[in-house]
Amino acid sequence: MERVYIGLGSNLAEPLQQLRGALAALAQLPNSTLAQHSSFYSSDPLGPADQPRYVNAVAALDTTLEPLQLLDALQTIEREQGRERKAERWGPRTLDLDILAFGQRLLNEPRLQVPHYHMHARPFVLYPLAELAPQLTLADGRRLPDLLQACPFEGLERLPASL
Ligand code: PH2
Ligand code: MG
Ligand code: MG
Repeated sequence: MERVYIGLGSNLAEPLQQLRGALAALAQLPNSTLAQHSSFYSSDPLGPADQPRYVNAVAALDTTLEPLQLLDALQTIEREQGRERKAERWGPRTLDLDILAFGQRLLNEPRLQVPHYHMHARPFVLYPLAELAPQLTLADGRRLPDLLQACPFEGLERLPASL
């Protein structure tokens, strides 16, 4: 078993429901156990500003799937929840599932780079991840406590569990 952290994001078609649906789908993945998920957080879009606010969370999955098998499964879930791949970079989406870290693996393949390169600058990834693994050291040596110190909570809104 390897511990995988997955970033979830949505800013279209009832984002909270999209994230709940994605967590239910992750819990059904073969050879995998959904161990935990973070609170939900709302934030302004990073990238093009003319799109709705996002809801984000992070999930911890224990799996014996190989990274590209898991990536295929995540892209299937994205598609099943209405994800359309558009040309616009960082444009709006019903569901985005990103592999943030996969055990202690370093992957640099055309389809998959792990640990997720951009996470150090994204509070909507780091703070939910810190709920699950505050002392995490990534396979590339970056330490979550250091990343958090360099990335203010600014602009993030932690949604109440009752939502
Ligand atoms: N995802 C993007 C682009 N911009 N902004 C926020 N706040 N949250 C996201 O998950 C996000 C984004 C592309 O993956
Ligand atoms: Mg993303
Ligand atoms: Mg993605």
